[in-house]
Amino acid sequence: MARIDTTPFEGQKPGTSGLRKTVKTFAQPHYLENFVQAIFDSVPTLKGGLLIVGGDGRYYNDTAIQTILRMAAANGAARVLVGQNGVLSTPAVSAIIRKYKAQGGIILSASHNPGGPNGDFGIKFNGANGGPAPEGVTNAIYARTQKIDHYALEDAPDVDLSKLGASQLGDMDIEIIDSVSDYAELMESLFDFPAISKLFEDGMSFCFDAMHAVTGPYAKAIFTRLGAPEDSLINAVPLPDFGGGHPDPNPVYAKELFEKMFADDGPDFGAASDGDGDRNIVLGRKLYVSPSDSLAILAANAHLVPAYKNGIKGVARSMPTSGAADLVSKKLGVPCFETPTGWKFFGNLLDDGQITLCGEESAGASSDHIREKDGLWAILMWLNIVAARGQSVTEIVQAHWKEFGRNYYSRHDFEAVENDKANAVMQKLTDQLASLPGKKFGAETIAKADSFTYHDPVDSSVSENQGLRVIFESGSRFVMRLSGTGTVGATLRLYLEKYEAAEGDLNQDLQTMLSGIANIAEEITTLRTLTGRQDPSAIS
Ligand code: G16
Repeated sequence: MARIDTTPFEGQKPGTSGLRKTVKTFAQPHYLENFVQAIFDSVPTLKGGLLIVGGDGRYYNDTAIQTILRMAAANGAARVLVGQNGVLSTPAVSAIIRKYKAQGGIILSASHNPGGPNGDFGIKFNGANGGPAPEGVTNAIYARTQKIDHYALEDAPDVDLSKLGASQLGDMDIEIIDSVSDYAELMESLFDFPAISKLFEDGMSFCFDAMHAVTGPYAKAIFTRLGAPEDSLINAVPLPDFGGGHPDPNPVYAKELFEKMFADDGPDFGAASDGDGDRNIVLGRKLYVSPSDSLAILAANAHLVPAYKNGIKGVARSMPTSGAADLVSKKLGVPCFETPTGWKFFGNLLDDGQITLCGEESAGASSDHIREKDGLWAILMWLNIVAARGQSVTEIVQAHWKEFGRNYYSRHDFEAVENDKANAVMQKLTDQLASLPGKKFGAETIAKADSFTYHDPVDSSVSENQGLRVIFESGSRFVMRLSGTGTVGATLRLYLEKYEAAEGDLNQDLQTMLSGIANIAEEITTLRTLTGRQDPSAIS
């Protein structure tokens, strides 16, 4: 075993979901190693323990895994399970940690960010519950990166990641496992597969876009087994650079899918996932289901799915996610929790049995079956609900709005803004928070304006500065926060929401409905003047 001297790097603070940087940053000597050593130093149970390792197959995945394996051996891990060819989706890692009672997992992914030598890379640590490390652990990892002066590396040849089976690296046992089978088995235990198969037998048309990312092999195993035709799975071969694309399932990057779904003769059911398989989108013919609505609809219909037939205990959503799920939880008589952005904040509520379902506006939804968001799970939920209700996606969404009203909702992103300009916008809004309540803007009066602070009901931890919100007396609101997942400059996210009651106008143009709130947000923040950006770079 070698002890390698090193010095700290600036900026190894995990963001919303682990450490995300450009490949070039990660490829600097000692950069990855410092962070990995900080994980081993901060999580002592890994010594003598079982670790799961895998990633979304992006460029640098295999190089990083070889380093991590050598470091795991040198740091005394007893055993490591690695996905074949280094590939495991994020939800699969969570499922495997839980199934094999591992002490944790290291996931190599930058999620929906682009890949390739000029793209992004990322690393995150998930704990023994299968979920992203909570803030206490990520803060400890970061603190360690600031003091690190050496790391440990086993001197050993590369492990052949392509061959299933057991081997040794130093004293550590390694097993290369099938990337898909544990996850597919878990999915089969949750859903009514025969009912979903019947949809395909009866001719339901379907399109799943894997975006050349990790879900390709998972989708092939699960959907073709259910009877989906092979050609209904598009971009299903994973590529290290995602085919030059951006594996973010939204109208811009999943253009092929959106074009198919909005054609007159488009498929009945459309869906896509992201780089590491934790995000999902679902579409009906000529209809995109907003992720906030999707969470609400899954909650309202969960009892139709075998795994949730006894009902749900509660729901949680991130603060910027629309209030659609709140309306469902009220009707069901179960609690609804509002957490900061970041899946790690759901972990305690799930572990404590306070919620069954959770989700976010950023195309994430999941349940207590694992501790990550789960793209294919959400799509299977929808398929199971379509089968149980005998209605199409579009009919289900319309029926939901007719019952609960519609939370018109959209997110406007201003990406790669210079940091000082983005900070100036946040500061300008922060400075006005105290004086905004009571102010009138046309028909809207501000009821409340604050910086969101989360008090975790399970461990009483407090997370401050989790986004700025301005809420109107009408229930409409806008939220502004800085993304914690970008790698270039700052990304300002502006979230807009307007509620329309069930008897109101439920099929208006989304952006038109939200333009009044957007104009008020602009008047208050002067975002366009301060950043020089006239239009958002992405709208979802
Ligand atoms: C991650 C987190 C999510 C978060 C999303 C966007 O998702 O797990 O909780 O909503 O980033 O975060 P931000 O608004 O800070 O960019 P993923 O799919 O990128 O891992």
